[in-house]
Amino acid sequence: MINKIVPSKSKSNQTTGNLLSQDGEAFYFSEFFTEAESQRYFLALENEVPWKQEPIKMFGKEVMQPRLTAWYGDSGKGYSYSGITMQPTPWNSTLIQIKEKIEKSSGVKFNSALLNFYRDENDSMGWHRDNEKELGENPSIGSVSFGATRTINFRHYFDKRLKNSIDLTDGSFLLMKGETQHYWQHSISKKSYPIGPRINLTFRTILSLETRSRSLN
Ligand SMILES: O=C(O)CCC(=O)C(=O)O
Ligand SMILES: [Mn+2]
Repeated sequence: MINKIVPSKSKSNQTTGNLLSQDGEAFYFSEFFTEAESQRYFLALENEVPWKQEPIKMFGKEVMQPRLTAWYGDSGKGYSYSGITMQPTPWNSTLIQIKEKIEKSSGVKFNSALLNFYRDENDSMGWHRDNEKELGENPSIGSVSFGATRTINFRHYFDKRLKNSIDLTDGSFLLMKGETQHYWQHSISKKSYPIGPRINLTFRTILSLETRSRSLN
């Protein structure tokens, strides 16, 4: 099943319905933030976040991630990353405003966020599931996008013929929930034409911040 759902532009906060044909739920809301809010948030985050390019281990070799990242969360407990324990950066006011808006709409309380900065069309994120045990059995993940439009691809982990993809536009919100992280992988592919930067925030609820490890390409 290959079907591309084009988001409707007719109403603000329009949802497309469940993007996944089975085994999980992913709901997309375009224009969740206004153009003015999106512009303001993009600039604030671009300038205020301590963006870093971090190394990861891939097939036993250390390589740099093809994007910049940052980690924010409730203060107190750290998480482990490549053998070292890191403390999340405490929330700034921009992130709190965004977090409160998506919490109100989704009914989910988030306590951490991974921030991704895609500098241009060459930055990307490989196929993965957000299924770390610290996120619990069926994690809800709230994903907010500002800046250039990028495509998120979904493929069923056990039946790779099942696919979908959707363009994540400036000011959009994608909520993944239910069994999604068991059954579906997602990725952000490179683009073959020049595009500007994009900021993505994935809000999560970590049940225990103590023993977290992450290795995404
Ligand atoms: O950039 C995106 O839209 C996806 C980010 C993502 O999947 C993640 O941070 O786990
Ligand atoms: Mn993810």
